[in-house]
Amino acid sequence: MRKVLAVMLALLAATFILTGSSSKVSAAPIVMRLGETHPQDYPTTKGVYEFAKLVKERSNGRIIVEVYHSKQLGEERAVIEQVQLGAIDMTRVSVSAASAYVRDLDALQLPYLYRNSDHMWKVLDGAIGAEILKKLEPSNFVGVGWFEAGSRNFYTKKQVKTVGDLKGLKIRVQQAPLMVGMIEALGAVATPLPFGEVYSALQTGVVDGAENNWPSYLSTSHYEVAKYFIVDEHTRVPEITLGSKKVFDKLSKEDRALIFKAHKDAVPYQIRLWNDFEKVAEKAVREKGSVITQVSPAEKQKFMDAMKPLYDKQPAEILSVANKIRAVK
Ligand code: GTR
Repeated sequence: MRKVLAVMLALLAATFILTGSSSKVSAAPIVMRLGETHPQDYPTTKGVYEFAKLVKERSNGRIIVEVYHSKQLGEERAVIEQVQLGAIDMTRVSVSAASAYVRDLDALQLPYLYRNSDHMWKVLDGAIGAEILKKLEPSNFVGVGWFEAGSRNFYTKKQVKTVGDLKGLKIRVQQAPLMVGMIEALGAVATPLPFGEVYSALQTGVVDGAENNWPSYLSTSHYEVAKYFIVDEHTRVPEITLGSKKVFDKLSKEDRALIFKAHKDAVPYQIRLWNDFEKVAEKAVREKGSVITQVSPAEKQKFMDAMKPLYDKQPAEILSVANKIRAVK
């Protein structure tokens, strides 16, 4: 009896060791690092966490997206380059930041392009969005998906009430040729800087102003050093999650599809948080003493007219996509 028991125990142990060790090998998760510039509680970062959660759940823990928020992996430009090389797996950035690497993205961020957020989402979710995501591949990126980022407005140290008031002002822009062109079209002086350097540039007078959406104006505390905010809504620039083509090429077709779908399914949640936080941010900066100028429709038209030279400079392919975007109903 004792012998039988001993043999049974030995068999059990052997089975445990064998299956245990083999399942350990196959269960080693695929860990993907994702760089995010915003703090942990920012609506876009929360969207990224939702995406990571869906990937983990749907892959039964086989794929883990590790989120590095608050620029832990570096400023957007540096992280994008690392993604291109395959040293970082993914990053969530502004389309503007990515456009320095893939100029086709310019078609999505021209000033006064979309009628509203719904129009932009129809474009991003439709054929135009899909086509532009594919254009990232020759530059070694994979387009994982889009997120909402509202519209962008100027804010300055001295009050700006009209488009003419911007003339000669030094304005920080993202490191993107199209954004430099936009500032020049307005007769201002473009100063491209990384996001994390804008607060001190405003504080020390290296720049007279910058531009961003309500949530970023609040979360960066730029309102402390540039209290005049003009709601001119010059651009509506989507956020994009870029993947490294080198990394994604190693994944199975199914895993790639799982990741893209998880990102898409995180979007409604991110948009909801975004819309709520836009209101919270506007209220907060008003309470903190920012002076808000709402442009009249006539003044807005002047901003639009001022952008004409920028449109005139665009390559025919970009203008053709822009025309298709405008035609989306
Ligand atoms: C924010 C955007 C960031 C970053 C920043 C900037 O709206 O979410 O990814 O691009 O603007 O102005 O640099």
